Amino acid sequence: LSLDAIDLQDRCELSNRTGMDSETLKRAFLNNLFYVQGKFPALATTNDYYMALAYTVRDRLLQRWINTAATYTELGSRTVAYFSAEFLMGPHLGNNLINLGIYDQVEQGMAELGLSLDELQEEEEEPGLGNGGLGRLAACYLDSLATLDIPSLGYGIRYEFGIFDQDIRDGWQVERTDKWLSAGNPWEIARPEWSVEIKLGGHTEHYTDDHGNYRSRWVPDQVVKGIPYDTPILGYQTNTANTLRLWTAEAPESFDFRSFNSGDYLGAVYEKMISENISKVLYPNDDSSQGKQLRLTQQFFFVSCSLQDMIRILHGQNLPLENFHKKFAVQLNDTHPAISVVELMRLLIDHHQMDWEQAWTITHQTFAYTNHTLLPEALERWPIELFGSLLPRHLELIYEINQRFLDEVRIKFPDDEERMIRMSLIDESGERYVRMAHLACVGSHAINGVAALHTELLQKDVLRDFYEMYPHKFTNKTNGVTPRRFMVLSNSQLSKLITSKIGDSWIKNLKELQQLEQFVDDAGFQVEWRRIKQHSKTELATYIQNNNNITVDPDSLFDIQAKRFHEYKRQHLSLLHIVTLYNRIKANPDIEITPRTFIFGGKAAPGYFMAKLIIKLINSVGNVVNRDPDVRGRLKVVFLKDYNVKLAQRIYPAADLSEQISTAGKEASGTGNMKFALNGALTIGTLDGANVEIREEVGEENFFLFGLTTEEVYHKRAHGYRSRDYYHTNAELKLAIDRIASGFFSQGDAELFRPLVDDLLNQDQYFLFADYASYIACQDQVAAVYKDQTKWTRMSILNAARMGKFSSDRSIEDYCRDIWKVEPVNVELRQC
Ligand code: B1N
Repeated sequence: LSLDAIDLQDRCELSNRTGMDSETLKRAFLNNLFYVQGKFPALATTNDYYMALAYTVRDRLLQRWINTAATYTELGSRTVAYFSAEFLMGPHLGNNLINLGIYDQVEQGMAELGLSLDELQEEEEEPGLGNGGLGRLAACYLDSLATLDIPSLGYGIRYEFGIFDQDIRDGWQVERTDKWLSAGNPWEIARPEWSVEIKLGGHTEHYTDDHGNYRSRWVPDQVVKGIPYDTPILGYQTNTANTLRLWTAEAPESFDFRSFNSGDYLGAVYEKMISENISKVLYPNDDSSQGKQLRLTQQFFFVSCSLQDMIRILHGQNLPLENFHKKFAVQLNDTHPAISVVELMRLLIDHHQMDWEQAWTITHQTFAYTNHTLLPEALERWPIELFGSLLPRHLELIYEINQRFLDEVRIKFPDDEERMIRMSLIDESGERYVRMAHLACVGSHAINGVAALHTELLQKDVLRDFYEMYPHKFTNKTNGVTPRRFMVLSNSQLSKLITSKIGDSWIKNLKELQQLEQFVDDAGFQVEWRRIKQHSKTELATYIQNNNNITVDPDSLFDIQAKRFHEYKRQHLSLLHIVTLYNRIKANPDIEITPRTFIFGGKAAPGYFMAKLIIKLINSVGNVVNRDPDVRGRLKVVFLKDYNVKLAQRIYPAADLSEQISTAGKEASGTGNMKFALNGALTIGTLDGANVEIREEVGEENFFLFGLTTEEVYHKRAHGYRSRDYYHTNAELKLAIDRIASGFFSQGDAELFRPLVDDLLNQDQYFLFADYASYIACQDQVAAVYKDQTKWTRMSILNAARMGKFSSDRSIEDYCRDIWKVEPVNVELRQC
């Protein structure tokens, strides 16, 4: 096809699909409304307008996307493949406008047409293809990879239903399915021509090949088709637009045919339905593993699709398979994609007749593994039976990998049978399991934790044997967050104030925020800083009024805990603080108290009873406290339902105090902690996860620290922790617990919260009672400092100014340098 006849300039301007000025954007928008949505303004809905704008933006992305792909293909660039079962992207429109640098033009253009850009952004259904921190981290990393011009692909699953929508009824969480695709998705393009086939189930057969080699082959009893859907990921102020490639499962046509031909129409439709189940729904558990067959099927499905796709790309660039690890660096986002190690071995050996040694060299040079959790219940293991029935050939390969691995262990640690049992890829202590973390460690050349403390604990504890075996594989890569979405887009006023003082290069080089320190005592700057925080708080107050029908005072201290509900995160420790303040007021209604608004947001896994009970308790306490005349509005408790990326973007800018209060040694890193502090919130926190490093950066005088250290927690646990002793010796704690236990917050029903109270009194495995006194004392400090607004503002400015380390750009630079060995590739705009 020759397009040469058409001048390049003409092609680019064919239908105003590249121009970035306000006039062109408006014209293109109306053009899309007409030709894509098939509407004229009188009939157009808000969704039509949103779609027309989304397509207008997508056109601008496409030019960059195509040029990026062409550049990588020509240069055969080394590429990062980020394998993740979750990508919690959040809405695309605003982010793309920021990264294209046309946010203000478009806002103005829409205003001229009588439309509000805010309203159009609100219209977007966010792709909630993740649970929490792990999925959001993957999304921040894609933004940074593109911004840093690193050739990269995100590979995952296009769940038809993402994380459930959360409703609150009578104070309880109720789940509703997330139908995020129902209004169409303008950001993705299906690529059916790159579909691949996936085998499942069946058995293996052994045969001798033409060269007399003994070989295995997999005879599956089910085949499904994976169809890729691509979404462009544009970097900030660069032409690089990388790809997020998500797989949908379908029944292959050939498979239908068999049943159709035999007249079994319903059987064929049934098979089709079963196949499509694979990508139907995201498992809604954060930090825990369920061991369900469908989940393993999902993991294998997207991993096999992705590896086959990468082999296709390699061949498309005329590179030999032996170069796989030179072309690609694959990062495993936790063990969810760890089956990759075996699947790549299978593809190389069974499909491409490679010998074991070479296949193994390529495989372990390809993969690197990030661990995200120390919680024992989150470590994935699959019963051998289940594993073998779904992936019989992979089980054979795992036995072979294990045998060779244990031989190595035996050489390095002779006569240490206990160690072999501990390290084996197979857990044989009872029912037999495949240990996915062990597989990931053996099959990767690099292993990392997500904060300094977390990596240290991995080395000392959870992965200690692997650290002793392969010390060179271990590094720390502290998490980071993207300042484009979590500052420039979500806190435009603060971003503009910062830019007016130090220029805008902090957006790509977050360390430059440090220059704000020179204004920390500048009264005018302080006033502006405070005014903007106040503005964000007022906006959140309006949202609360509209959604919860609760009036909150924007002058009160906004004390916020927004994250998934889990006992180790200790939302109920904050509740004990609320009840304590309430008790103080009830004992003395005239007590002097710093007015506070406690705001909670977060989802509980649908099967996690205790987490759901804590949500109920927050709403129950709120119902009493918010209405008690003795309180005189000085305390308010708000539960914001359906916490997601969109809501998070409203919350971070409005926070005064960020609650990061997990039991020391439990939160691998946390990333919300970074987003809050970047937006000028002060942190009250334990020495856990990345809190340790945040405190190091902002200075201990600007951080509210409380609680046991990890070592103290270990020590207490080892020496028989008795929470009841704290209850009996701390009068305020006893009063708070008794108040909850009495049914005071549950209309006299003393049974409702008994499971929670009993657990705290008898178990308290997360040490709430041990940390209670320290937490309350620290909160009293917080209240005192808040009264001195000049001091608070100073601390707030210093927190934001010193958050440079926690940009995901820094994290990605660390991965590129230490693990991936990949360099930036500059993309120029050449074609349309
Ligand atoms: O990963 C985040 C960390 O900042 C958090 O501290 C950590 O809790 C989180 C199974 C997980 N770890 N493990 C998960 C998610 C889904 C699932 O099915 C486990 N999430 C984390 C980013 O490093």
